[in-house]
Amino acid sequence: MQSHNVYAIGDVHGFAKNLKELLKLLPQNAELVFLGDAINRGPDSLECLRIIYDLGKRATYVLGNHDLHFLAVAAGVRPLAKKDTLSGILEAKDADKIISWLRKQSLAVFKANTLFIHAGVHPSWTIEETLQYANEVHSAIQSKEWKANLAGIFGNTPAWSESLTGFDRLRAIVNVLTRSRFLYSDGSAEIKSSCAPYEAPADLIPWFDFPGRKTANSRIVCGHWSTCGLTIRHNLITLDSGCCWGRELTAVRIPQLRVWQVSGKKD
Ligand SMILES: [Mn+2]
Repeated sequence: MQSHNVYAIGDVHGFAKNLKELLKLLPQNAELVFLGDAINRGPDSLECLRIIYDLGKRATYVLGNHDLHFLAVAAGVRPLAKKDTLSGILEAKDADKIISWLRKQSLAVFKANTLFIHAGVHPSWTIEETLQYANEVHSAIQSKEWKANLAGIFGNTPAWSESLTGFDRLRAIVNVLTRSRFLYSDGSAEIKSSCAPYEAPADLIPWFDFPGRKTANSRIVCGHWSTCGLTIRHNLITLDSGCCWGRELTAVRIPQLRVWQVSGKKD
């Protein structure tokens, strides 16, 4: 039986030239999954989103923290930060079309027997729960109240608990799916460190190494953690290889593993 391959692409962060170079290397009918944060930091956020939008049904996009920040800025509920390079999208003629397309994207996707997320999953979540929780946020962003909902999903607390409701719940889900890196041994998130796993203090555990993680037997592909870089393990691929820091932009074929890279940044 022929395997159904999909091609996952890590955090592009506004580097359209590098994205175009990478896409040229892949089969022209390839089914693509972007792991979020295609925008911000780099010079061509608008072009990156247009390229992905124009791929139509060939491309699936999973929302990252920079995407949610951008949507909140577009909704007028969050200010642009000094380092943001997002104003080009906001000023574009097709801004409304791009914003409404971005609002339709999910925070977790399951295909090719693989879970795709931007950052991480909570150790207590199953695949089904992860998809269900992601869908709760998706519905809030799709709703008529999307602007007010986006205003409520930013902040470092509370930690995830199944009993949470309202914005506390959405915020906890967003933080797990789009910002996860390290956990303490009690399972609570450490939110300050963005160093590589091997550089971290001994009391910090990468989310994917947390003992008893319920998704440990499922294949997960994520981005977000640029200092972690390209990691390929049984059932885990981390794909943000630091394009925006002058390292690489990476695509991985799944499940028949193969890796493509182009060098990052340049302008
Ligand atoms: Mn990110």
